[in-house]
Amino acid sequence: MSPRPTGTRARTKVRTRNALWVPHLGEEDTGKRRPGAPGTAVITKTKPQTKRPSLYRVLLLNDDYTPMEFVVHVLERFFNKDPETAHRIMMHVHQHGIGECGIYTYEVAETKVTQVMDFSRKHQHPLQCVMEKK
Ligand code: TYC
Repeated sequence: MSPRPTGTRARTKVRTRNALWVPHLGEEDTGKRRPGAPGTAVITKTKPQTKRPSLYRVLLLNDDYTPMEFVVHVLERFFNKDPETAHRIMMHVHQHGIGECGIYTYEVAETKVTQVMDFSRKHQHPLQCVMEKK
């Protein structure tokens, strides 16, 4: 067996919290047997250890040059906003300098940022899109 790289460990975790104490078959159950006593069997349930992924906000930054209609289009196209919501978010960014377009897992957020930056550059607008950990 090859040694595990340092800093890693097996992911299997046995939950002993809901262990059931079961008397051996054929033995009389007096109700007085204690966990760990001879003649006592343990059944453990295993539960997959799930972890919720970290979430990231995708933000648009205001500038003086990108047309409002372009920003609305970006919000509809890449963030699936309806026209009214897109216009509201655009105006929020225009008035406050920054605004949230959506919240995603890392790779989805990164893809949105890249899509918006590439699209803006292609149309020669200085629109900036960034992500931040929530
Ligand atoms: N401030 C821009 C204008 O007046 C509009 C704008 C809104 C630009 C939102 C960027 O993220 C932005 N044309």
